[in-house]
Amino acid sequence: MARPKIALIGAGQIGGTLAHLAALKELGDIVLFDIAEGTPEGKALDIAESGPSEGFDATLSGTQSYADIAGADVCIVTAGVARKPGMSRDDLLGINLKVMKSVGEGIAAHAPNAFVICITNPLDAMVWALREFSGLPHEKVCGMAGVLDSARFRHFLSLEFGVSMRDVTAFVLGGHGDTMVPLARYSTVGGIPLPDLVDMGWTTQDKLDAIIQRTRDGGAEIVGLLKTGSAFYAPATSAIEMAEAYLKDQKRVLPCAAYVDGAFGLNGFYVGVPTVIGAGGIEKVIDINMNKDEQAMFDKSVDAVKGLVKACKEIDPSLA
Ligand code: A3D
Repeated sequence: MARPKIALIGAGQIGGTLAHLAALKELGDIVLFDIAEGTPEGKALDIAESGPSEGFDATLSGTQSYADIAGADVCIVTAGVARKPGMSRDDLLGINLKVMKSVGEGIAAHAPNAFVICITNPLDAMVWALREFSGLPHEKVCGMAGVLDSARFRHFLSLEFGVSMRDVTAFVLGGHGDTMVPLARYSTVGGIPLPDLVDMGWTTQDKLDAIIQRTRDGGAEIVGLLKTGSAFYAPATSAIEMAEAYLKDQKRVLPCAAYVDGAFGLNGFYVGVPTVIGAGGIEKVIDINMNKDEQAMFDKSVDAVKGLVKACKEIDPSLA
């Protein structure tokens, strides 16, 4: 049986890390696509040359032609730009929206059966636009944010409790931005929900609130430290977790930006929710119960995403 084919659209910081991880995990053969001539070719060759030491079997190539992603089983999209000084949010939205149009059309023409994971920001609006431009089935197009935000939450919680990150589970829902919703009630240490751990005196509500805020600011904290770009190791790891769940039909329960039609009181909208990822793509959206406060936070987050989608429609009337 031929190896799966993984197309990485965008060969920047995250794209290169995705290629390295996919090769190390032998998830399939890897094609890096980027408009920057030489960048995808150079990264592909560099990673391929680590193969003899690592002992992985995967071919890697770089390209500027969408024809080379033909038949890809998975496409992970990081193409686009990040915000720079002097740029408004609308500038960023407009530029990346154009990128999503070319990427969506390229995937539709050459890899229409792929499972597509979008990482480009602003995430929830870009994954919606990418789905619109590609015309692929909704369950085959999703966005990576929840796995990363939950991983950050889990990391900070493990530091607070002094326990292994493996024994900490966490849920972060809503849009990927300031309004994201870390759900304490559904987050546990060894199966014990966080509010119970406060009652048990293992931590305090103040400390928990500070961890929740640090999770919300997780991306900005890394940008502030790096100064020249945003996080790329953990974002790449998170997307690889989702790709692996699809390729190996693992039925993983993972939060991601998925198309929600009916659940959570939403009618056909992309936002961060718990899902089951398997060979069918997003096989299920898990419609959890939220209390009044959680619902209010979720609604606020959905409103923020709606504002971005509205801006996309104003910039490109073909999306309206
Ligand atoms: P960067 O290293 O700049 O890579 C982006 C790449 O996209 C560059 O190599 C560009 O040449 C390429 N590119 C630009 N336009 C096109 C195009 N039309 N077609 C193909 N390639 C193109 O950025 P990065 O890898 O650090 O980040 C990529 C994206 O992910 C940005 O939008 C970030 O804001 C976003 N991001 C999202 C998260 C989430 O959790 C959702 C986390 C971190 C970064």
